[in-house]
Amino acid sequence: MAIINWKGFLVPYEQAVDELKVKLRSIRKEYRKRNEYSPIEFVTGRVKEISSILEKANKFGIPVERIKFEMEDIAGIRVMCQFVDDIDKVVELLRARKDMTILYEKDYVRNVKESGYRSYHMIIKYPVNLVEGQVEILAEFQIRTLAMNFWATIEHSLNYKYKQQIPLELKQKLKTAADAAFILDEEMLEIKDEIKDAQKLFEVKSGIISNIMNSILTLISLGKIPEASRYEKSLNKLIDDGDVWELNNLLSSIKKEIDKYKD
Ligand code: 0O2
Ligand code: 0O2
Repeated sequence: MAIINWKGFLVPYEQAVDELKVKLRSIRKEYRKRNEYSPIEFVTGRVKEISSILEKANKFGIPVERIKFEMEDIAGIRVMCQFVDDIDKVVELLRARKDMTILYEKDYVRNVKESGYRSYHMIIKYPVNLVEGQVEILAEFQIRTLAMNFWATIEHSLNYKYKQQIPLELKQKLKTAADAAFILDEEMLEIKDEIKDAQKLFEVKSGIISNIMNSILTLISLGKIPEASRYEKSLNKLIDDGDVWELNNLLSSIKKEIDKYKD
């Protein structure tokens, strides 16, 4: 049987996970910079533990020297979305990329697994540039909503605890919980526009508030302490119930005040 230098073997996988996390988080950043809603809420990633690689190889009868060709999830990236229809958007974004090749996809969102597991999986081939040249590795994307992630995380830890032998009663409870997560996703989708509006409003307001706070700091640095504290009081009054119009008015008057003291 071949002996593997695990440290060296895992290097390209570690690099791939690091790169893919940065790339997917950048998609979110790009949307945010354009002040648009991002279908990506957050991204995590991991390289499979050596013990889990060996366990899985054993389960599927994969010889050690075939692991890199046959085990698809040594590098795993998880993309969390707020709403079910964001999953399709993320899938489209990934399909359009030129820096990876999609080998195949598994839609466990529409084809729920027996366990109740839902997620969209994409298996990709990804080139990694190392000192000694380029190597291609396999990686797995799991794209899911926050509710799907919550369920899968709990179920995964129970499977770990019970060594894949979850008692029947607990299994049934998990199925009920999976149904509840499904309903939650459906209901959230129905009020998606309302939620997005609220989040947008929150972002707009916090943007103006942080501008006002920076302007108050500018007044303080100009030595205009009484003016700064007057504006601070006005801000405190608006912080809970003030609307965007009132906050913008406060911002323009504080800016005018600052202009008075500029040379
Ligand atoms: P921010 O500003 O929090 O969004 P690393 O690669 O070292 O940055 P690592 O080791 O992959 O991060 O950590 P992990 O635990 O996988 O988390 C990665 C990112 O996902 C972190 O964001 C976490 O804040 C975020 N995250 C993890 N769980 C949740 C969650 O339940 N909800 C939300 N909204 N975010 C979560 P960043 O990249 O540090 O930046
Ligand atoms: P880990 O610890 O997350 O890495 P399988 O035949 O189900 O053993 P296969 O054929 O490799 O797995 O592909 P599949 O079904 O797409 O599963 C790949 C990964 O999806 C799993 O990796 C899990 O991360 C996740 N997954 C699949 N089914 C379930 C499930 O019922 N519950 C949970 N919580 N996760 C699931 P690993 O290697 O099993 O585990």
